[in-house]
Amino acid sequence: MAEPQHTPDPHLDYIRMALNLAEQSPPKPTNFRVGAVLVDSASNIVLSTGYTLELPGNTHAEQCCLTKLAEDKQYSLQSEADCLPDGTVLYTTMEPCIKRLSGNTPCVDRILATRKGRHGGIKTLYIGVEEPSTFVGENRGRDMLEAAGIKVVRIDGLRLEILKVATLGHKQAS
Ligand code: HJL
Ligand code: ZN
Repeated sequence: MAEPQHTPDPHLDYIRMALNLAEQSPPKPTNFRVGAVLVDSASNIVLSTGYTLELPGNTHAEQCCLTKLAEDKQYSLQSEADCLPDGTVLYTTMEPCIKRLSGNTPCVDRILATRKGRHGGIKTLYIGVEEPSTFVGENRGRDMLEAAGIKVVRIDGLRLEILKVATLGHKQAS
């Protein structure tokens, strides 16, 4: 008799992978703990992964993902902006930022910069949750990316877990 059909959701699996990465991020009261995975959708190869504060400095998950890929000799890339095979998609537990309290370059700008490289750059994003208003009020990252022609899809199913991991270092309301 045939095995019961398992119907995996590959998008949810990649968001779960990103969530596992987010769990490696050191808790900090002034940011969210986020995880991100870059995938070549043509081959389903994971090109790079990242989590908040993985690389030295005040680094974001999406930023770490892109920087690590740019540094990976296998792809002989010139820069973050030059690095992505056509069909590259980004999975991130949280919508990319458009503003950072620290004043560092927002991840939306970094993602848009990938479109100026030799290849088409990132054209599709899958996010787990929109950014809560805790730090910068309404974050219009999704709107900005969509306005630039990038498809943004929210993958539901892990919302509570993602927010729990993201806010672990925050002061609990008393
Ligand atoms: C996303 C991350 C991360 C955030 N968002 N998408 N990926 N940490 O890795 C968004 C939040 C900023 C604060 C503080 N968090 O992180 O708005 O200190 O963390 O530059 O605005 O800014 P800094
Ligand atoms: Zn960011």
